[in-house]
Amino acid sequence: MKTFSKLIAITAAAVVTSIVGCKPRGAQSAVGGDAAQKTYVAPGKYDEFYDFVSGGFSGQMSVYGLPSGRLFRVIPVFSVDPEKGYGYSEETKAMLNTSHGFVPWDDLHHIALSETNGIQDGRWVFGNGNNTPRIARIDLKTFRTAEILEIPNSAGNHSSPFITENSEYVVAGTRFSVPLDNTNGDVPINTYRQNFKGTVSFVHVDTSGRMNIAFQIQTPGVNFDLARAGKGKSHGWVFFSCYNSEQANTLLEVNASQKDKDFIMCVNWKKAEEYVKAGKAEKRAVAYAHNVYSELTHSATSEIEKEVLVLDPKNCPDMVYFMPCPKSPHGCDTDPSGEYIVGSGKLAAVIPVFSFTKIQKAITDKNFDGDYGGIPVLKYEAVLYGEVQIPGLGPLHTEFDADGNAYTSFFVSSEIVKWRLSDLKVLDRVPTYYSVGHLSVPGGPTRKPWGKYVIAYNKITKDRYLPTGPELAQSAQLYDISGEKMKLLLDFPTIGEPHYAEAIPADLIMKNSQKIFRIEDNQNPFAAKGDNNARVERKGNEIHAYITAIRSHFTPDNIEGVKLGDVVYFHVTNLEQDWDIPHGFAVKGANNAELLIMPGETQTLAWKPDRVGVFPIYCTDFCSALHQEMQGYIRVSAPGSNVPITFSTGKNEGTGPIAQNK
Ligand code: RUQ
Ligand code: CUA
Repeated sequence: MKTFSKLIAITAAAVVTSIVGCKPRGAQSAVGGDAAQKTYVAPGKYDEFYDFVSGGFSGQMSVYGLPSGRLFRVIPVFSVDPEKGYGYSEETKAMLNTSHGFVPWDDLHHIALSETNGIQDGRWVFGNGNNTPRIARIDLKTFRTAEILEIPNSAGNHSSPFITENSEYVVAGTRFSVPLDNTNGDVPINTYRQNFKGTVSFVHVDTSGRMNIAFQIQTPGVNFDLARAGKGKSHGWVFFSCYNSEQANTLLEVNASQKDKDFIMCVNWKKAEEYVKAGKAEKRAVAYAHNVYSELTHSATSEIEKEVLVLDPKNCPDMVYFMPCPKSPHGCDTDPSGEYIVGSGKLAAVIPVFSFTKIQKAITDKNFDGDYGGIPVLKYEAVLYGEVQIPGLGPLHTEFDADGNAYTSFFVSSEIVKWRLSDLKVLDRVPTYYSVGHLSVPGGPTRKPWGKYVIAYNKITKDRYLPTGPELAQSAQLYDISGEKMKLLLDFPTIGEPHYAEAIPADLIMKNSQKIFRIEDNQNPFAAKGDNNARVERKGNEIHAYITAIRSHFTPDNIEGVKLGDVVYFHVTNLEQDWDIPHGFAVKGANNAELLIMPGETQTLAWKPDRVGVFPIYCTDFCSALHQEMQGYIRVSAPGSNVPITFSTGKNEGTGPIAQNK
């Protein structure tokens, strides 16, 4: 009894300290007392969610576990990755082809997980290339980039890739309006208002995942920023935020912040489909790359496509509307019911919430406030459901839980604010460390939020981690949202700049995760499906070495007869059929990366020797106890030499005395 009351006293004291002793800002003040327990995933146990996090200017996507914040994988997407040979092997180079040629880098901002009936289905995850406009699809069976589609008539693919509720489309709105590809681009920059146009693209995704640009919609020159598809009752619509309705072409910081309101553009894509069917779209000559990776040939092909269908809203009434939105809107998010569209004006003092029902009524009643570039502008008051008052400074993005609450990130005031959709009341706010950009609730952009957590993706981390020179880690922060009050649980650093992220219950993905590629299915033309197919052939000045790898040797491991001036293609087939047994391949002095070859797969490294000599090759991935023995040599002779092509493993051992001193 005594101990019990003592315990209560201690607990009470702890509660009091935690209330009065709470530092308003800085380090650990906001951490919940049971944080460690709530994020601890014991060794050998699995996390509850996969979290797919954009890598920003690293061009990659990374995969974390939640709630632990453990990093599982970096998926190479738009940037070359020497770790996996992505963009370096002959088979993967074509993935990074564009109409500008090979582009080995991009800026990946936004993540979209595929959906069925508005619920995450775990088939694919899409990401945007913000710089050289592209959309990538990653196959979640293999966690590899399966397809990259360039977007023509676009420059700065920021408003992308947002997905419709049955993955019918991923959309791509251009950030920079530009002279369109089929027009004369050599115009003075200050003719922006006359010559620059925006486009939004609707990229169709078929049941196999394959993408194609179904149509584009041409718009007046503005900057498109973000987008969300409608869902439920608003399925069939996509909402794009746009700024610079001033159509400024210089010092946008000032000149694009003049007007009190910019726009959210509402697109009725079902209507657009009808117009395309009715032949209202104009075929325009463009050039854009479409790159597809085949898991059968283990290689990518790149095609340049030549045509795109463009709809002009002027010829397509009732397809596009502008909705005024204060002030320089960034995020534009639809709630799980599809009734509410939340705009986040970077410079606005309120969060406007629009009603889909009211939008429909305003359209029927023609309740317009004139037009913008020929597109009707809906009256603000007519479409507004309400405004969240004094929410914070610099709202950027909003996500939702399943209980009618919204969570908005505030960059300037560095916080997440929880508010209620029904009455637009602010319920709670927590600080972020610091300057949160996107935030994400598992399932938060879908019809079925899984809830439990909100994760802040922060731009600045100042004093949060050990200093690492001029550049500090960027970071995510995990908050528990299962109670009324949000509670900070964990910080974890991220790879590159995290923009958006989406988390999904682990069981929707892990059950489909591929373990090996069947060697019988390998259709790579350079595969050697067994040691008896291993060989080395000369074709003019090309040497093709068909090499097999299995624990713990290469066949062949010694190659002679290469001459300076030859290009050597090492086609390495990993014969293993066991999970988690890749072999690596590297050669000394190659102006290239390694290869990392999965079980059953063939990959090719091109090497142009620059000198005469003997060069080691070796396996880079510790695959067995005798991994360090997994090595060989390649001999390069002078151009005119008559050394014949020979190759072998386990033969032709030297006969001299071993290490004798003479
Ligand atoms: S945008 S915060 Cu692409 Cu908000 Cu990153
Ligand atoms: Cu194969 Cu190490």
